[in-house]
Amino acid sequence: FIFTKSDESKGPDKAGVLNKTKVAENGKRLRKKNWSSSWTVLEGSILTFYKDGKNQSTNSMKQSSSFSTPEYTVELRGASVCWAPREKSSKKNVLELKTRGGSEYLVQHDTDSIATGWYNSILDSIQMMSVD
Ligand code: I3S
Repeated sequence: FIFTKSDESKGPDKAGVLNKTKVAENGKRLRKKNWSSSWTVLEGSILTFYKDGKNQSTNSMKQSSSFSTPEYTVELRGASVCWAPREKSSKKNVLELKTRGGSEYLVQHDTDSIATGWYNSILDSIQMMSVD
């Protein structure tokens, strides 16, 4: 996986490992959370959660290729982000991300500064896209 920043990409770019779980899809609440860590990339208006290599096949070729397979690709245009209310999760530093398409994700990191950095970057991206 090679992270390249294209000249056309606007807005803040960020990458790192986060915990995430999808909680709703197309306006429908999912029954169960499924927290897993993901290599996460913000590029322009797109937030991509890549599949966790550790949970994939032990075959190393498969593993390296599956790591670069997006698990969720989130369009931030028209989305909203906030710090999740306490009842949404017992974890600390949980962000609640709602897309225009009615999908919802919880995104989390134990380190306050890292979680806040993602909050700010996602918010920046959402606000930048709404100006276009
Ligand atoms: O909203 P819930 O049901 O308390 O979410 C927890 C479950 O998803 C749990 O999975 P199991 O039901 O398989 O035990 C997870 O392990 C927990 O992490 C979830 O709660 P938190 O508060 O961590 O989001």
